[in-house]
Amino acid sequence: MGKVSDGIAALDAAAACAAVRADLERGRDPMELIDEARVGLQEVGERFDAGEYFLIELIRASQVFQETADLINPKLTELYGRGESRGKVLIGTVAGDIHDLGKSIVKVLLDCRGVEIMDLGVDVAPPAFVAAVRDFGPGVVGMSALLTAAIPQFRTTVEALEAAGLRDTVKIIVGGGTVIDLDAAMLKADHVASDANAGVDVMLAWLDEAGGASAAN
Ligand code: B12
Repeated sequence: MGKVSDGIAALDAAAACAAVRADLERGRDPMELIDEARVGLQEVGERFDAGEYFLIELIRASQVFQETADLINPKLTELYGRGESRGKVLIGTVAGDIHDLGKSIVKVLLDCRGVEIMDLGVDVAPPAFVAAVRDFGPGVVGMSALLTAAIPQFRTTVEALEAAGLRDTVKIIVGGGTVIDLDAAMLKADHVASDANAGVDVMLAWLDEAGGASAAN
């Protein structure tokens, strides 16, 4: 753990933000800082599991994380710049799950690479994904979940797209802390990513392959 993750694990926003500012001034890669902040949240999760932290601490930790992300995100945009439109991505956290910090990182990374994003938010039921695919016409659908209990919703959502005749119009990627060992085929998805950067690379490759904005509508 470093100073940023220590600050987050200790729920100390001032310490975490001071460490982020100092690291950014030293020229540290903002993506590395996001990864370190995530380690801090993992530690918070472990303390929650151990009964040392309770829900109130989880909530506070997510606020501290967001404060650090607010400092890091502009640097990501500065570094990667915003290019020509490369296509559209629809993203949301599946039904039953309200975790969205990881999804927000994916959004920032896509946004600064010129992707048009529609974010459906959290606890998104399959019909809402279906309606948005129909209306927005994305090339890629990204679904996020952190709760083990929400994992079946990946497949249920894909099946709703199949039933609506829309499955073949999109590539589907799933992500989030719980998906590391999951098999894409089992979820009827095209790819499983446990890391935002790797997932974004896959999405960009799909969009570029499809010819960017035109092919993705
Ligand atoms: C912060 C947090 C919360 C916050 C969430 C705030 C928010 N706005 O998101 C709050 C307090 C609301 C919360 C609530 C709950 N939480 Co919670 N939470 C966490 C915690 C500490 C951190 C999660 C996090 O944001 N990590 C940081 C982000 C950056 O990581 P990430 O989401 O994995 O995302 C990365 C990648 O996965 C990827 N990614 C994510 N999504 C996507 C999508 C795509 C398309 C791609 C390509 C990539 C991608 O990109 C990110 C960067 O690389 C975790 C602990 C942990 N170890 O993760 C527990 C944890 C996830 N929570 C847990 C639980 C149990 C709950 C509650 C049920 C608690 C309760 N008793 O009420 C509720 C759930 C309510 C619900 N219905 O969803 C458990 C889940 C256990 C399980 N396996 O099911 C965990 C693991 C804690 C624990 N160890 O027990 N939680």
